[in-house]
Amino acid sequence: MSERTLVLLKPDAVRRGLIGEVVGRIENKADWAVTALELRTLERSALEQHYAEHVGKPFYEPLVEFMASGPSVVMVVEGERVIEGVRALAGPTDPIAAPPGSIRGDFGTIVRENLIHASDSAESAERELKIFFPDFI
Ligand code: IDP
Ligand code: MG
Repeated sequence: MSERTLVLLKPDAVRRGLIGEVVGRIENKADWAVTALELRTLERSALEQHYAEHVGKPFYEPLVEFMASGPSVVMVVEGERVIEGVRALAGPTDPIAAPPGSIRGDFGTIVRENLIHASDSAESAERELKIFFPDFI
């Protein structure tokens, strides 16, 4: 079933010049399309909404600070089972535990600086797309 998901290439990915590499992996999947894309330094207020489920955890403050530390790429990706699919391309949260071949497994070492965010369910996708693309239909 065709779906939409929110993908963020985090500031570490942009700083390290990995935009093309990561967007390329997403574009290479059959029947997926990038339907919105912008380089944008994320506002703290948007990040607080986005990461609301993590408020109070020890990693929350440094995470928000890192995410606001430079430009991210914010994207909408559409296609067949794209929510589950981008999560699979990204790999598990901890890049050291993430398998080689996944984006986090191939490029990351630090849990916080794990290159990419992708919505984890249809409900999350709907909620997160509204935060970053309020006018997107
Ligand atoms: P996810 O991005 O794989 O869905 P979440 O558990 O939702 O992972 O955590 C959101 C983000 O918070 C992670 O992608 C990572 O950047 C950061 N994070 C999660 N757990 C830790 C931690 O234990 N230490 C530092 N940062 C963390
Ligand atoms: Mg998550």
